[in-house]
Amino acid sequence: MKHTGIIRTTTITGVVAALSLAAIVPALASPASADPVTTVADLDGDGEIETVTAQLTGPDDQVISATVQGTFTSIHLGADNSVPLEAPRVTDLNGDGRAELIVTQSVGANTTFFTALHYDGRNLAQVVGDDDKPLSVAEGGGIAAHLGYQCTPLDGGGRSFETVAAEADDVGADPLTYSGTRTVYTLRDGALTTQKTIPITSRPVTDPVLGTDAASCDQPGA
Ligand SMILES: [Ca+2]
Ligand SMILES: [Ca+2]
Repeated sequence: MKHTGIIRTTTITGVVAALSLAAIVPALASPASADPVTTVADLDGDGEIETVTAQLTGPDDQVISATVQGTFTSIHLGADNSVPLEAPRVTDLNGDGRAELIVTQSVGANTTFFTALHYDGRNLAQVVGDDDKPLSVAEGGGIAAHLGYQCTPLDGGGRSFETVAAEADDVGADPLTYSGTRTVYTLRDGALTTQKTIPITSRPVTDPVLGTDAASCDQPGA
């Protein structure tokens, strides 16, 4: 995936964040002073909801925690303290009734990067891709890129998880067109498997192949 424009934006934001960090760090020296944020999710799919808590524990670190059937679990993930900490998005990326959590990792001027967590029956763990690396999915992109994800119901039940990563062919063009990739995954036991990679070639943003709708991944009833 090429996204030179995004990287540049992120870098500038990073510099700004670094400059403002000096002022913020003393407040973060006592992590207890950073208020936690919470949401609810059915992590194990038993019909009972669990409270999920996110708390900043350092300038670029957060801890996500929950208690499932009486057992506490937590995991540290990267965070971006240049913006207020957000509770994870509660999703069900494969439609099996067990929640996955979409967690914000970094926030740029136009683009937000997320990773995903699942509950493996004992612990919260990162959702990994075909390459066994933690999923990183982007949303936004401004005019220069079109980035996002959605879930699509599958025949016979369940959902596929789809990501879109495309760049503007010419940011000065009217109408704008984008080229890149739509990737269709299935998720099992916290691991994504690529089912299809659909090339996107010079399509207007209204083309369904560029469609993204994060809300389509929401966990029903959570
Ligand atoms: Ca539950
Ligand atoms: Ca699920």
